[in-house]
Amino acid sequence: MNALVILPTYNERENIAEIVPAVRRATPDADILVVDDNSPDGTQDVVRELQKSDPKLHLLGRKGKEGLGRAYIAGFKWGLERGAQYLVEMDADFSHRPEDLKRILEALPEADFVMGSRWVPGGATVNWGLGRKIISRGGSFYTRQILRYPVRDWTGGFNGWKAATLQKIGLDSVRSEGYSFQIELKYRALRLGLRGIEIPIVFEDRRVGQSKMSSRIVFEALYRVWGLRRISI
Ligand SMILES: Nc1nc2c(ncn2[C@@H]2O[C@H](COP(=O)(O)OP(=O)(O)OP(=O)(O)O)[C@@H](O)[C@H]2O)c(=O)[nH]1
Ligand SMILES: [Mg+2]
Repeated sequence: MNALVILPTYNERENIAEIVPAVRRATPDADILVVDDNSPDGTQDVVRELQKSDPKLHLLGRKGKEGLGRAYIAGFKWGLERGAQYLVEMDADFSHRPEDLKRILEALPEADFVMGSRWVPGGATVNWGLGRKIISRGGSFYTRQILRYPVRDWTGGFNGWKAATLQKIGLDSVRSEGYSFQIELKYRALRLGLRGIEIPIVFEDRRVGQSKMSSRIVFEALYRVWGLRRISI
């Protein structure tokens, strides 16, 4: 297994039917893993149907909803056990564009990890109101002041990782569940002296389905960033 694209899902029945073929078109050779937390809407049934015509599509079904961070840890472990060299995180709701996925994979050999970034030149958000922009940019600004690495988009979740990078981080040490999960992974890698590069991506708001974003996730990120400064590597 060379490249693995990990799509976490919770109630993404409509999106998953479209995003898997779109990812497949963008990366014909990659393995794709859907990590689903027992979605009541039957997301897994759709994946099983798609698997009939795609031997490199995999499904990791989990018992219940445990948050995005836990789903990614499970997906990373699944991929590392099977020898994946490049592992990419990607939302299943079309916020992350399949054409940018290709660029993340192309950039990965030159770095230890690649961050898809809305806030570098060429990056953008589509359909975002002012409030959402302020929360996202403000969150990255706040994080930059505290953690002191010059990352522009700390909370972004469209990132590629070399297997060795995830192994060095040690996935069992990661604690966060929500947005802070993205911050924590990037920070742990940077603290280890690893090299991350930001490449521009265009982020679009989800078209269909329900958002799982909550103020709890935002507040978790705000307080966890402080705790991160004290982690020992
Ligand atoms: N397996 C799993 N996937 C999740 C969980 N929470 C969210 N996801 C998935 O993670 C991706 C990102 O979640 P979103 O709900 O889109 O969160 P967001 O992008 O911050 O917010 P919106 O785009 O506004 O909905 C989507 O593919 C979700 O289905 C979870 O607890 N478990
Ligand atoms: Mg989303």
